[in-house]
Amino acid sequence: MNFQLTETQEMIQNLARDFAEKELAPLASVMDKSGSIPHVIIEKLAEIGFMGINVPEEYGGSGLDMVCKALVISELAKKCASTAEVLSVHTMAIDAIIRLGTEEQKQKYLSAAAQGKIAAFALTEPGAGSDASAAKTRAVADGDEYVINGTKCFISNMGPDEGDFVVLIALTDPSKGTRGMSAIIVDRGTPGFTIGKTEDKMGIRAAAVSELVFEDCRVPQANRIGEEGQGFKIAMQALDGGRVGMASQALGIADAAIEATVNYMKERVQFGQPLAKLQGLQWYLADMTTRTEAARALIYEAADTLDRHLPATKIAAMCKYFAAENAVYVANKALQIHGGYGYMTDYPIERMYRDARIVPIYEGTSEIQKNIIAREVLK
Ligand code: COS
Repeated sequence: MNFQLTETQEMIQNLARDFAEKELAPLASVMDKSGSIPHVIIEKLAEIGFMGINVPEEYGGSGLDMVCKALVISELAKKCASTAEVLSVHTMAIDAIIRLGTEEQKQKYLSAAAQGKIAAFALTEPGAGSDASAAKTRAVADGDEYVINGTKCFISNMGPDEGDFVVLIALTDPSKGTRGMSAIIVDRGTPGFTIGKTEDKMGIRAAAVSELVFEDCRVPQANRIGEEGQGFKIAMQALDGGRVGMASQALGIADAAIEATVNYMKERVQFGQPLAKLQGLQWYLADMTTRTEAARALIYEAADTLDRHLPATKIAAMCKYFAAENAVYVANKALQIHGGYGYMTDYPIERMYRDARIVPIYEGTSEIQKNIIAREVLK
């Protein structure tokens, strides 16, 4: 396999790196503390084509591949993991519309998404986390509409001021279990759809995560993506891509933590020499770097597999599992090497440590990824 990036991929990576340096780095700490991303950042992401990175050009998007998306997410995550998460979830949610949406849905939602309207994906419920099949939210057909009732929780990209539409997974036929679920687009502001509790989180604090409440919420059946009963599969397929996005976020955090650690080790003098001269710490750095390069290789392979439309469930789970655990490992070691300074908010390491901790949890815990990998291996 050739891991050489194409000219376009390299150009997009550089564009994302410059954007993150110029627009995110100066604000990352402020956004973390304030718990929100200024809308102007989303507007700028739309202006340079990243909000529509996976949207076909005919709908106003950039029409770029999964490798480009992974590169952009990891470059953004180097400076602000919250912004990277917003883009990862947004592109995952619209992926379902790109693959299976009707022409009307594509015209309406894909062009809006490319222009900066934020998409969310709602699968998780209070009683359905790792066991996504236990979701209870109901969508009952009534004429040419669905009447939706239920509560979704921990939904990224939805907050008091954030989020424009959501791809919702709801039961249209409870007797059929996962084969009775459907994917339905619900616009913010639809009567009966309200934003409930917005979560106060340990990390990725600037990215909104909220509860969504549906009470007799009426949505046209024309908003259903694909056929009735396809919702669970649509969710699982979207998650295959989403997991590569989150792995890329984890990679960006690990890259940034290593860069900060290298700088710190060269500057910080103890026992009459820079930390960089201490073999024990060099060995930490060697482990951090080796594992991170392995994560990068898995991510590139997963992204390339998706781009070639080959079965990607196993490699996507592998890259998510490995990159997520690696980000936590690297951020933890980076903080240890920074010592007391690393624990203080003057240095970005404590934020990276908090930001990294969610990645082995969301979009499928590491334990779920291992179940998926083992199941695929045993097939
Ligand atoms: N791509 C396409 N189809 C898939 C799939 C995938 N990656 N994974 C599962 N499916 C299909 C199966 O083929 C099966 O289809 P049939 O009914 O036609 O046989 C159906 O979906 C049900 O799959 P399965 O029996 O494997 O479902 P389980 O209840 O065992 O759940 C796990 C599977 C645990 C993998 C799933 O619930 C999961 O990913 N949980 C984590 C949820 C998560 O990541 N949440 C994060 C928040 S969502 S943004």
